[in-house]
Amino acid sequence: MRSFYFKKKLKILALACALLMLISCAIPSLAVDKDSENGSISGVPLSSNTYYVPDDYAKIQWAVDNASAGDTIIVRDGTYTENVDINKPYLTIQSENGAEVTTVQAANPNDHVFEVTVDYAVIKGLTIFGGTGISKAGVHLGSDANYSTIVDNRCGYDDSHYNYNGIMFSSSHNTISRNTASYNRCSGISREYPSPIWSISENGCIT
Ligand SMILES: [Ca+2]
Repeated sequence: MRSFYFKKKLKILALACALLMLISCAIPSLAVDKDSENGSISGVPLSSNTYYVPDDYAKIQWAVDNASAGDTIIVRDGTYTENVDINKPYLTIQSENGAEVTTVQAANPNDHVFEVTVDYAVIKGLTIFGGTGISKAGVHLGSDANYSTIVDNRCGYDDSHYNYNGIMFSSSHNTISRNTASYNRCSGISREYPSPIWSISENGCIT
């Protein structure tokens, strides 16, 4: 008798599992399916337009606002006074001729100069300073900004051109290479929270 009930219970359990599997297959996943190898998000190919600042847009932020995931924004020589929010994934922002001749200076010292809140951002070849407010940074990668590439930047370089923190991140799988971050008030390159997987190499920091 006992064995009969046990078998019956097992049968019900198996049926419930099968039903659960069926339901979970029928409900489409709400998560964004990122597939960087195939260059697509949820099967939609990434955009590949290139915009120039200031030719196409006078400000980097305006270029970001008008770009789509996958686009590249090239910043020509000059000094740009703004705080940039990168809120679209897969955007590349890079100088045309390197950090020596391309500067982004905070318009508001109490905001990060670059604030990344999405995955797969690339920031390359810029001098970045002026994020001097408490806990602000030249480049800030929030907890949702994984897989970012931050290379060849100069985040603070003398006593007049610095941030509170040079580069600060709380996300993982980032590549942070060949940057210099000097004269910043609190730290050069730092983690806000434990971020187990990352690559930091060949940076120069004097804090
Ligand atoms: Ca901001």
